[in-house]
Amino acid sequence: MKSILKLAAITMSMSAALFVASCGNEAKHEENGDHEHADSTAHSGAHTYMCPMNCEDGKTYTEPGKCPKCGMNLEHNDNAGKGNGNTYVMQYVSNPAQLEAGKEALLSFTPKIKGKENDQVPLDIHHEKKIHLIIVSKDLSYFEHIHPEFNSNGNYDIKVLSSDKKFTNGRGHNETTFENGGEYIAFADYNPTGADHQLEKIEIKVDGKAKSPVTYKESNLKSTVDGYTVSLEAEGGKFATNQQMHIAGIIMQGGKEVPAEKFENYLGAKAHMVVVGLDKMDYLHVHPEVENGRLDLHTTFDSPGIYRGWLQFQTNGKVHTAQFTINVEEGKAVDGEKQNHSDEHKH
Ligand SMILES: [Cu+2]
Repeated sequence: MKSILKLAAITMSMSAALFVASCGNEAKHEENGDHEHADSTAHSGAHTYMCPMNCEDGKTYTEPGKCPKCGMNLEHNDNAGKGNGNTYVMQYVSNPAQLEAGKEALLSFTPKIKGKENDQVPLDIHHEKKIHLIIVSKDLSYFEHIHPEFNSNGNYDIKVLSSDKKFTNGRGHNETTFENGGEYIAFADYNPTGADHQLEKIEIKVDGKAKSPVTYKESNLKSTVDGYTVSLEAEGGKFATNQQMHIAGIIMQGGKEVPAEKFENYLGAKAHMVVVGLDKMDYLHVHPEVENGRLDLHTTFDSPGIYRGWLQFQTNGKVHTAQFTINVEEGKAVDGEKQNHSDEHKH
């Protein structure tokens, strides 16, 4: 069992590593109110693994491996899938209550347990942050990826700057601005300690003049940003449902391909990608791996339609955001996939 733990620890991200670090320390579990580990099954060698992004809605595995949807390494988490009996909500409050385009405000996010609203909910760090907040406009023309900052009241805050103010440390931290009125969706991506990964979808309405909505109909797989040309290439040439997609992310500068190894780490990885479906406003976090100097993005689309994707990478301390439109068609499950599915049922 030790060797299993060791193997798991190597392949694990920060959040799960913290969990394992506290595995042998019952006192710590007591503090967290986590008594589940004291039961006999948890120590009999039966371990569970789960995608850190919870791509498969609580699905667990008995052995380490990779998530078939996003390709990330499964994390060791003996609470995974079973849940811990708690239902988490991310409470959202803005001050003022009604936001207005171009005006300053404060957005406060507080993780809560349903029925235990007075409890503080500690969050694990994943990809270097406790909460990743993605804000998109309903037409998916606007994208923001920021990180609310913990304050002494136990909330995680985002400062909304008035349009005449400058960002303190550039974009991507704990500040944003709403230049236009309209309807926005915020996805809060977080992981309470000892619980499954959570994703909360929050509606944000901003008063004021709205931009006329952009209509996306066709795929646009090439994006130019800050002197880089970024393109996506689907393995097999098509973006389709019912199969695990391998998408190459190719980044060119001055006509030459930039090897992915050249990028700086951004939030603990060479790149991050968020994909949101226009019809269902469903959120896919794609975790790119690097293969032969290129970004290799894995994901699975559940339904056909228009998706927008934002690929972020960092050079010279600056984060670049390339944006794409992906028209996903209905696909047939390929043989390899069928094989995988029947294998899964045997477990
Ligand atoms: Cu983030």
